[in-house]
Amino acid sequence: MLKLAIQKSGRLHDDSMRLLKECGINISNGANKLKTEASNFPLQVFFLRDDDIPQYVEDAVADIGVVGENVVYEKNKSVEIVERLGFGKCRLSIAVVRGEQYTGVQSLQGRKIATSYPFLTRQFLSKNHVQAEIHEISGSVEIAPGIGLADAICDLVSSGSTLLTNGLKEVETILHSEAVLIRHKSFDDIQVGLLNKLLFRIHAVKKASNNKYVLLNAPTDKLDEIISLLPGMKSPTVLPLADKGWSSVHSVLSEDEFWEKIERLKAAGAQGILVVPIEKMIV
Ligand code: PRT
Ligand code: ZN
Repeated sequence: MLKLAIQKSGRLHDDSMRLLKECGINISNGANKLKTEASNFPLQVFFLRDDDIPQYVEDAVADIGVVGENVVYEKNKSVEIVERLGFGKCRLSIAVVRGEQYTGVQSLQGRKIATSYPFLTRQFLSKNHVQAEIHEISGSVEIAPGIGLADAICDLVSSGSTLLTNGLKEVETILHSEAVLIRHKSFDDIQVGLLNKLLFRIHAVKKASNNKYVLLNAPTDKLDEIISLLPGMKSPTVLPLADKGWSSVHSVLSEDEFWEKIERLKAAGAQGILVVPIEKMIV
């Protein structure tokens, strides 16, 4: 049995639950529960505050956990990151009052910085030989300069709208973060086997979400050109259509190259292009 810790409620909860579901693991919704067990995988799930997850994993109370990298590095516990999960993306940044002149990190010398990330802020400042006063607060960091509590803040940013509405501007990025899967360092062989089984499923889900299945009709005399644009998992599937001059071509395209490839396929004579999401992809 593997014990997994995920956030009880908050920004990472829904995506963590969705990931388990996409991995084919059934667990009942734990909104009001502390723990639950999967019905079809040897997995117990603990619902915790995100800040507590690294400690629980270090102590092997939970074997693995889903938490933001920002929390992993701030807590600095003895845990290993095993997989980046692609959700909960944000950055930890320093922001100052918008009208203020900022010419570089030395502008923070002697200033007061409010943050919920004292460890990472201190680390960044000392790396840059800046001495500043760190004021630790647990929430609503963005209001600190407005109420005269600090000159600057160090906080998580995603869209940037919180900074904007509080009259602040982002001046330094300390860390880019996303949700990650962490583990403790004393796994036995059974736990390694179970984690590998879970990772195999996570990889299939991640790969699928980065790719699309594409079906199109190609004039047979343009087949070579069209096939050269389509990598496929090995090579594209080509099936003859009832109309002798046409073939149906099936392939897989990655999200990154998707739009550019579709334009080139159309220009090469492809018609009736269908794009279908892939649920799982095992290569
Ligand atoms: O109750 P618990 O302690 O578990 O939750 P929490 O309140 O500490 O954390 P929560 O749910 O707010 O965030 C959980 C994790 O989500 C964080 O540790 C990050 O890894 C990730 N994440 C991603 C974010 C954001 N994006 C984010 N934008 N966490 C917080 N924010 C906040 C930020 O602090 C600021 O107040 O959103 C505001 C900025 O957002 P923008 O879009 O206006 O820039
Ligand atoms: Zn928290």
